[in-house]
Amino acid sequence: EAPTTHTSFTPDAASIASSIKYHAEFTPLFSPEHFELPKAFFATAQSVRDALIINWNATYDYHEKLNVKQAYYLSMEFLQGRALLNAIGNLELTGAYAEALKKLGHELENVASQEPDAALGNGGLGRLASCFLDSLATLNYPAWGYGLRYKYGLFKQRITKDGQEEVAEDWLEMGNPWEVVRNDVSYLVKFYGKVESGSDGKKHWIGGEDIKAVAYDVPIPGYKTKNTINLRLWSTKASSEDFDLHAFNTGEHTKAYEALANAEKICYVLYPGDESMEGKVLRLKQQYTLCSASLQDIIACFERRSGANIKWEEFPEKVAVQMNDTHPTLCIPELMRILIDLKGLSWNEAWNITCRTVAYTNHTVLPEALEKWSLELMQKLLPRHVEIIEMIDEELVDTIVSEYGTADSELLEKKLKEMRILENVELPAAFADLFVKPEESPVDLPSEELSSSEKTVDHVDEEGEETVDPVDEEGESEEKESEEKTIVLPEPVPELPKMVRMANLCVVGGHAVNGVAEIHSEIVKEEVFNAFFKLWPEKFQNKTNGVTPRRWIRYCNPELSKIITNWTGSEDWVLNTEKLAELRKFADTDDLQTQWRAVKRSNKLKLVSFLKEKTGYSVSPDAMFDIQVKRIHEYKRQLLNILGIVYRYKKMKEMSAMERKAKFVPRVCIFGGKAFATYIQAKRIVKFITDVGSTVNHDPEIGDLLKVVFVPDYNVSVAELLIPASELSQHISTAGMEASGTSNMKFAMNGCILIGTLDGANVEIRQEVGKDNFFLFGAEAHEIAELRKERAEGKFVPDPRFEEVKEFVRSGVFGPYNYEELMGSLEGNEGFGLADYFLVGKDFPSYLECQEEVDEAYRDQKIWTRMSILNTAGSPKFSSDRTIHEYAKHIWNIEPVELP
Ligand code: DL6
Repeated sequence: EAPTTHTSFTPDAASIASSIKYHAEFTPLFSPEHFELPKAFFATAQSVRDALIINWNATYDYHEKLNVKQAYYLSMEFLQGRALLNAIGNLELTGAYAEALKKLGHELENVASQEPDAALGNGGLGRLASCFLDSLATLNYPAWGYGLRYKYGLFKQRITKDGQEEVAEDWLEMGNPWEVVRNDVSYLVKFYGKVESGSDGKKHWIGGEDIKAVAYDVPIPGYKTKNTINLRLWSTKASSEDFDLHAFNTGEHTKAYEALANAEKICYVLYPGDESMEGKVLRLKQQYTLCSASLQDIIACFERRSGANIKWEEFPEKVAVQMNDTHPTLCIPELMRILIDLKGLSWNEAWNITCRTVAYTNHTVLPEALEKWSLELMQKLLPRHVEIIEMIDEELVDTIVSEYGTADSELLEKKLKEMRILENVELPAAFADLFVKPEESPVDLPSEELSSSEKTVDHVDEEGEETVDPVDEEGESEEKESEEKTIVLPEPVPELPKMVRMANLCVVGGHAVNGVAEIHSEIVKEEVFNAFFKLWPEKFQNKTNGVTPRRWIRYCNPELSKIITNWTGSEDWVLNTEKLAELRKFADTDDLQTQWRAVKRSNKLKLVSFLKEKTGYSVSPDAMFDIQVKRIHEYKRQLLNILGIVYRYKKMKEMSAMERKAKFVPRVCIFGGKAFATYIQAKRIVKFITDVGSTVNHDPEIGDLLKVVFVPDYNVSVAELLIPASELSQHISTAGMEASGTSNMKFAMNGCILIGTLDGANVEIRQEVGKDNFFLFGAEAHEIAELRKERAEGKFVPDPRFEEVKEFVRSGVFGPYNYEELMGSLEGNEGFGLADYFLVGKDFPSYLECQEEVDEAYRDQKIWTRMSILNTAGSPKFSSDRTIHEYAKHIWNIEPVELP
């Protein structure tokens, strides 16, 4: 065994400065003469990476030596944001780095701001994965993250006069100083081809197209621990044999390059549009690349650690695979394939191992977000996996039939329809006779030309079958008997697309299924997967989300952190958020209140400059900062917020200057978030918000009483600025639709008061911070179905304020843009789909009334500050450390391992 030579030391400012200088000199990315900010950032990051690699290697070796059980978090998204301040903070080197950079002529803050955000994610799901990595490392768990190294992350959002514009986010343009390319770690990933049964009785997936997935490792440091885990991101390349040298030499350069381009494009962009068939293929290739490369890697590690004595049945005692939503579902058939086809296990052995290894987290109840893939497409791309999925489906059918029996065929049919993995696919051959009743003979469908539902039937024959009168060329039927009659034949049923339901596969193949907040996990059990819950209640769990208090308090809000440390007596709260509760007893103490307000104001001032720089708008730090930042989606109801603002504006305009000053608290209403590029309605909402802003912000009568600002390109770094400066934040989804939300937790931790519905984690936040410190409004989840029904039946009587606000918008105050599609969607006008599906109209009055209570509370700054302190004090539960301990204990069965 090679000796381990990891060194560990705490560097001082002088040694850090020389390490930075060394990297500045020997990383020839920037001009050697100048040590300007971009170069300073890169060299600083590389010097930090050196420190991380020492710990990374030590962690790796130790886990390898102990051969402990390890968790693997597979996610198509990791929304890491910036890494520098987080890394030096976790290493407890912030002071030393600041000093070193000062010696070299730079401020740490300016250097850190050079770092582009690693935006390999879309929203909450990706950011959750990143918070989990921080907690896993901090709590000394043996765990790795696996994802894809997209060349372009989530698009950059520009706000133009037409609304949102998407621009490619080239986050790797200057290189990524944190990653280590591992050319020694790569795997072949196959697509297409065919399956053959070999003479050995085994299945062989042959032919097709092989690409190579190469590992890029990103070290993830824990806070105040040496434990440094790995985020392994796969990048795709063509295998070298695929470069057609002959074609290239004969001048067919494009042809020669084709295989390379095909392979590389898999990791080009996060969420390539999937409207086209090419887009769908690409996305499925991405998902399979993640699953296949990661599992090959995990298995290689298991084999290496097992040495000569591989016991496959022990695999689940060494490996836990968590599928972050359905995107990595292909892990299930891929693990089966490897175990059966490559390792020679039987179906039953492989199935037992697979089920005990993988677990699934559901992050949404939106039916359109529960992934389905075309069976045909999957069959072409992954023929062997489809065979395996068909077999799993067949076994599921068998289970369902045994569970429900055949006596009540209607019930059985319903269950099969609901639970099968394959949708619109005939029953497997063994069950083909299940629903054929011998006494019933099927009605022959008429020939293709006779597709109308009204057919003339000649007569009913002895067996009771109807025979159709042939139609002559003029379309007249031949001579008819007087007894002929017209009956209605069923329309030929158009063939429905055959689909693979990924969520069902996850539930069947995973040993645990969890939702991400209490209310969401209940909906998962009672609605989304109710049939499965009845079958396997023991699989279902709740794991309320959490966020890392390091990034989301300690580093993004250093001034507040100081106060918390002073008043709780130590910095222990960063690791043990329970300590935050100690602030409760000081909530009314004048000293704390004064300091608390001073910090908020200082954070607001930083945001004022940022808003000026990014949007040109000047806003007053004396106004209440009211923020809604999240993906733009109809269910998140940014439309409710902006219509509330419009109503407020209208009322202000109807009053005298004195009256409006007396009635309204000055507010800066801030929005941020990206609309998916093809989500037209969401893009209209962005346009509407910016138009309202242009009108209101330039209205001299209104001045500082109301400002509406859309912050372009919302991302992790922007959130780190906005959240500490927030006073009110909006989490106002239609009840039952937001799985959890995680920004709600970040806001509460930073002493922001929430206005929200009883949805997702809001429910638990309200419980924890106290109902007097949360502004609640709106219909509850259990009422929604009935309300929608009433709405659709035209029984809804809108509040006059709702009618008034829509009319105001339609009057053209906010410019020439046609808001009809937006307003129409709230009414269910023809062509606008379901009537106000997200119940904006229903909740509008209670929302307005609740906002009046907000104004009232804000007027008394003592009351407001108390509420603010109690929000921070009530947020211990929402640390991702708590969430990770729960996953570790109840799903993964892993233990912390402290490095010696
Ligand atoms: O669990 C993380 C995060 C939740 O906090 C959000 O409530 C939820 O919307 C999000 N889910 C997704 C999945 N797709 N969709 N829609 O991003 O997960």
